[in-house]
Amino acid sequence: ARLRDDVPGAADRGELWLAFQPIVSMTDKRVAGVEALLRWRHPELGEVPPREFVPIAERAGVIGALQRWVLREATAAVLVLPATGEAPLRLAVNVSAAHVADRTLVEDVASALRASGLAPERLVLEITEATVLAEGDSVAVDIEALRLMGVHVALDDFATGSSSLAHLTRLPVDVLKLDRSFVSRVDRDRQSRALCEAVLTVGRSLGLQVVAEGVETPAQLGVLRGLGLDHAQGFLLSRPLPLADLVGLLRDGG
Ligand code: G
Ligand code: G
Ligand code: MN
Ligand code: NA
Repeated sequence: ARLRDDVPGAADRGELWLAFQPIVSMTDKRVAGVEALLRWRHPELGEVPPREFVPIAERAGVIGALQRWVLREATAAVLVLPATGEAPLRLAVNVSAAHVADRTLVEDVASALRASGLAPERLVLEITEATVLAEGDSVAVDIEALRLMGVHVALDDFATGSSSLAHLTRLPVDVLKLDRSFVSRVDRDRQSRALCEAVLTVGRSLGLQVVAEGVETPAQLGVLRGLGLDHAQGFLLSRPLPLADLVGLLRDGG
């Protein structure tokens, strides 16, 4: 019960931090954006993974406060990053289902953008298919409102849900994040390759950007590039980095 007791005050005690993982463009090999990944350095337990504490924060009813911290920190951080090309770096932030359910997401995003001065077009909110399934109409309404503000929306863990393609006809998203479970086998089994190919084809025909997640080997990247992938993310390109290390990487040529 320690995490449950400690998670509400973690932000105020300065125990949260953000790692940023580069998203690389296949056309010019430059870093086109970063995904912010929440980290909790617990004073006694050390680094606690978000997979463990995000669900606890959701159940404790404090996920809104956590996500507001993430939005505020991440939007401010991306403004200090050196440019890597013509287009300004994009910032991807993960959305929690409970934050959608409590109906404060749109307001919290708007206020983070106001406070930081980040252009809405530079922000991409990553919403999982699981959230879409669980929250249904609220998600559609929120996505509509966010897109009216100019914010982009990505469907995270894409192709793992039960009705992936049907969602696309109802949800006006901008980006598909091809789940790492398929990426990890794309060079080794025919089913994974076919699925990746199908997602890239759908993305292309709907005018959506496709980002492959969890690219770990040159062989995986090679197959995906052959299938027309535009953006990739994964340990092969870069691990999630503390802000200072990311600045260093971008200075050295991004
Ligand atoms: O790198 P990693 O182990 O951090 O991420 C594990 C999971 O935690 C991923 O599913 C990711 O989407 C989620 N996650 C990372 N950062 C955040 C965040 O800021 N908010 C929410 N709700 N989930 C996050
Ligand atoms: O669900 P989401 O896509 O937001 O999760 C991102 C998670 O994936 C983070 O935990 C991040 O650390 C992790 N991750 C990023 N790149 C790789 C990779 O190449 N391999 C593996 N195994 N995990 C990765
Ligand atoms: Mn994500
Ligand atoms: Na994912």
